[in-house]
Amino acid sequence: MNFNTQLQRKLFATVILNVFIAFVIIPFIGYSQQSIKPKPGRLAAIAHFPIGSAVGMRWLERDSVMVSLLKSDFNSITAENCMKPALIHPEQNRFNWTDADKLAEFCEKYNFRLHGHTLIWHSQVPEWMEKFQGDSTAFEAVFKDHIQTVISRYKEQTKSWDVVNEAIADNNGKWRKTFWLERLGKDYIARAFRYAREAAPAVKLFYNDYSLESDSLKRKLALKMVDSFRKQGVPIDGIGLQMHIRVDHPSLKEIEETFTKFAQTGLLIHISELDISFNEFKKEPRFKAFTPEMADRQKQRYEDVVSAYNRIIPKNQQYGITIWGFADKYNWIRPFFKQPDWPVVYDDSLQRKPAWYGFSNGLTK
Ligand code: 9MR
Repeated sequence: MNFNTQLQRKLFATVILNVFIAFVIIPFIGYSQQSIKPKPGRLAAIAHFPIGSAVGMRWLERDSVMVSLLKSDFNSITAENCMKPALIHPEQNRFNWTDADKLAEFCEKYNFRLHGHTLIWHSQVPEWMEKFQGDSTAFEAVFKDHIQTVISRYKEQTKSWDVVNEAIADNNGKWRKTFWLERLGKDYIARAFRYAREAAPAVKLFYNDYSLESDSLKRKLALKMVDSFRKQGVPIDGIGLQMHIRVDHPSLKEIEETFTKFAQTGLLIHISELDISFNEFKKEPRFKAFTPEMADRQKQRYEDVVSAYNRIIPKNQQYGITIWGFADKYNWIRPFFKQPDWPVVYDDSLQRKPAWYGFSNGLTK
């Protein structure tokens, strides 16, 4: 190319510069902006079963990055708090549907499966319910009315519910001594399931508990309960293994045995509240900062648990794996126990941790 004048040279240089800006610089800026968005390979797209998260209203309405990660990685939601008795039924003659309605609408709009949590629990109960003065017939009516009113309101939107939560005591294989047990007798659990089925026949009904993978006495009683429900025709569809576990406890062997035993019930099996922490609850924390070695250990543990579920639970019983709040920033452990920990798959800056990759590897093993 011949440039006869200095003006022609200048013009040519300007054209080249503009082309460079238009085709190289601008797309590059676009790319780097995109790179803060979730990268491809959503967990829910890799999995053969639903992948869930507990969702708290405190971030659902305020943290758009969390919401975009929720939409990109997950396809099932458990109500973290807003459907619990204390929040949804604050006074005997008043239900507060506001947040639960919002969550149900969100799930409908963005096509998430909604898992209700929880109808009957000894914790997060309104004072009026716990201190109710009437006789046992009147208390039975309160119990039945609560279950049926809440489950039937969302019977189109919730595919499933934790009907009874944590009714077994720790380390003694007995029923937990709660005001429900004391006032309604041990068959209250069976009656809760019957009332729930009566009000919402198409909704899948779960019993949900923690430490079933580490407390053999608790596990034994839960299995015995399922067996006796079957004999009595009590309508139960699934078991929620919460699995708030640690990187070093319990052993993978015990987890695998737990999966095998519960799979033998033929019920749906939901890992319903998964998180994998480092420090023991309510003890002086051994781990004060999150190191790359800890991240690798946690990655392996997520991979082991997810792949064990994938392999051991028959496909038609895999109700899915729910992480209890998928970012360390919002997980319950730090605020609840007031101690450091890093239990889930996104970090405090909402970036994927090695644990995310462990989880996703487990889905294909
Ligand atoms: O994540 C929930 C947290 O925000 C509440 O403060 C806490 C109150 O007990 O409950 C947490 O969720 C629990 C769930 O409902 C039942 N299994 C144990 C969960 C962690 O505590």
